[in-house]
Amino acid sequence: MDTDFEQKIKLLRQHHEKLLQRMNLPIEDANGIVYRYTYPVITREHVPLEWRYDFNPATNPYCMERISFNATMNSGAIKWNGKYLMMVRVEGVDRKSFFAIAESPNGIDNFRFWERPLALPDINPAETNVYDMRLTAHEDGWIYGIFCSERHDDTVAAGDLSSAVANAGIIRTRDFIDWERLPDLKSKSQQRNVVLHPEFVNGKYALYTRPQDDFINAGNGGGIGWALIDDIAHAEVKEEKIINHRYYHTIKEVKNGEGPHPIKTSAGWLHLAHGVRACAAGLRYVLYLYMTALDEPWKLIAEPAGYLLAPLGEERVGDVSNVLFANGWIADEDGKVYIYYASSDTRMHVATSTVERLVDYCLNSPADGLRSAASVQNINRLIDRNILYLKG
Ligand code: M1P
Repeated sequence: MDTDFEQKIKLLRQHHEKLLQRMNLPIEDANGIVYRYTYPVITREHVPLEWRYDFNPATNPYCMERISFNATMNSGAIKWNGKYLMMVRVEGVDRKSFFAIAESPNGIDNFRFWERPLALPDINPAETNVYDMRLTAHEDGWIYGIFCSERHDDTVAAGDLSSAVANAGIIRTRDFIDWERLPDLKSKSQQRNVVLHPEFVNGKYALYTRPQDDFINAGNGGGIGWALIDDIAHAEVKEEKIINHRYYHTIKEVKNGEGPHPIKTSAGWLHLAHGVRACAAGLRYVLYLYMTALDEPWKLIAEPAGYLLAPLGEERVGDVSNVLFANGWIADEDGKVYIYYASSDTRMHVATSTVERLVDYCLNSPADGLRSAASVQNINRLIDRNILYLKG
């Protein structure tokens, strides 16, 4: 055996192991609502070496990467058998995304990919790219995954190789090993950011949707939608109503989308979503929270003004800069919440909080008054309350 080759592989493994085992500590400078952490939790460097290198010196004499990866982003999340799992969107340098599960013992660090990526049941040769999985352990006993299934838009002029069509693909499993693929969601419009509610509502499955005019623009789609589904094995959006609207001059004026499925709390359903605004630098994606009524998950009961998390520091730079996107979070038995978010379509991070804090934030932070004058009124109300309180 070539000793130089062996040495290189040994070094690669050592560096990789060091990265995988790196401890991640919270950043102390927090706002009391969420804690960010020192390091991203999954990067393209976390991708197993076996997926990248040919370990045979005879066929890889220069010890080069044979398959390379571009990003690990927009990941679904779930707690399973005591482990924190992320269904990661891994993107190759060929721009194709696929899914792979990474597992951590504590939700914060030591994320390790399972041996192989997910072999998604391949039902349609036109399906070109798949991404952004939302996982839901439904009360029917299945664990569902809903993701974006993208293909070329064949209705456009010949030579237009950018126009695409987005739709929702649906899979389900009971063990994370065997996956059944159900027919794609039927809908009048294109759909991205489709999420399954974890409980039956009026005896039906319920979906959060995001109707859109075309592949990019939400346009008249209006916001985050809600649809009841008769049969999940032949899912069809027949009626859709917007439950979280977009407004002029807000963080979500261009578009928004449901993140992971909402967390059930005693005060209502706690939702995490992304909002998009336009600016000279392009689109800016931030994360925000809202709450809906326990018995009527389509009814908005609280929404603090603005964002919970926006791109900060190195999060601001990446493949698609100025983007935070989240489609996975985990609420632990003790009330701790792990928010898994991707920055700039490049890498995964975690931020932690508790159900209690996030609900308190939603119920007690002022709502967006939609005008500067209203924002000033909110500040003055807080100052008045503080003056009264401090006077005793
Ligand atoms: O590039 C930012 C995000 O853009 C899309 O999100 P949305 O449909 O809300 O615009 C998705 O492609 C998402 O994967 C991506 O992170």
